[in-house]
Amino acid sequence: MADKKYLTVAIQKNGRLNSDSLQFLGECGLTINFDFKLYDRKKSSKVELVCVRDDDIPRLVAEQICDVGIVGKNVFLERKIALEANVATPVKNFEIIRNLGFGACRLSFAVPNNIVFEKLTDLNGKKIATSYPYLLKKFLLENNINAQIVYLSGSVEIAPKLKLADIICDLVATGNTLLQHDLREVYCILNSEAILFTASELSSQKQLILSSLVGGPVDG
Ligand code: PRT
Ligand code: ZN
Repeated sequence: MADKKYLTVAIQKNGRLNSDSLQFLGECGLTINFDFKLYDRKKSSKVELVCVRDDDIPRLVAEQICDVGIVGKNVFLERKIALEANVATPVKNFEIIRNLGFGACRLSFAVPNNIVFEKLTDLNGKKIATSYPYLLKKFLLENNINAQIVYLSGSVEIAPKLKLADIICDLVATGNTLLQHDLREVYCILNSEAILFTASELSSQKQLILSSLVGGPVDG
């Protein structure tokens, strides 16, 4: 369980969000220490840093091993749906505290250049490769589309060439990866950026530390 005195913050250890997450904490007035404990100058904000793979952060926060976490909204929503659907220990109180304004990307459908795509119903009967099966399933259900989901943990853009899928649903930032694989983006289902989130009713002591860090109202 998270330490009582310290607000425990889980961030990505390596990868795209690591340096911006550290920069965000720096801009909150914290300096990183050798022991991964962060302090402001007055030592009133006690924060402990946990650096892990982004995929593990929602579970660490859900299980209250960490108090708050920083991940992409894409990872947050995917794991939120998965954890809420867990019959044994459903997690109900995942909550976005703040959008952080970095790590922008979108989760979009992309099709091979030789495939016609005019409307969402063109997805019916197709095989769609993704690393985000929960988000995709939710979208397909909400839009009454009957398609097959093919899960891949990475390199989703290669799926059409390998005949694993007709279409992909993957993260896009500049669009260069799609171009390199003769794919074109046709429909965005989620605009994402890094977010700060929690899953617990924080103690008043930790609430104080958190608001001294980020201040202001919750974004939602
Ligand atoms: O090791 P760990 O599991 O922690 O990291 P990871 O490899 O799972 O994640 P990482 O570091 O690649 O991304 C972390 C987060 O950054 C994602 O969850 C997103 O919220 C955000 N982000 C922002 C992106 C991108 N931009 C992005 N472009 N995540 C991935 N991509 C990939 C995308 O999957 C595709 O392969 O980049 C490619 C597309 O980029 P463009 O610029 O060619 O369109
Ligand atoms: Zn990851």
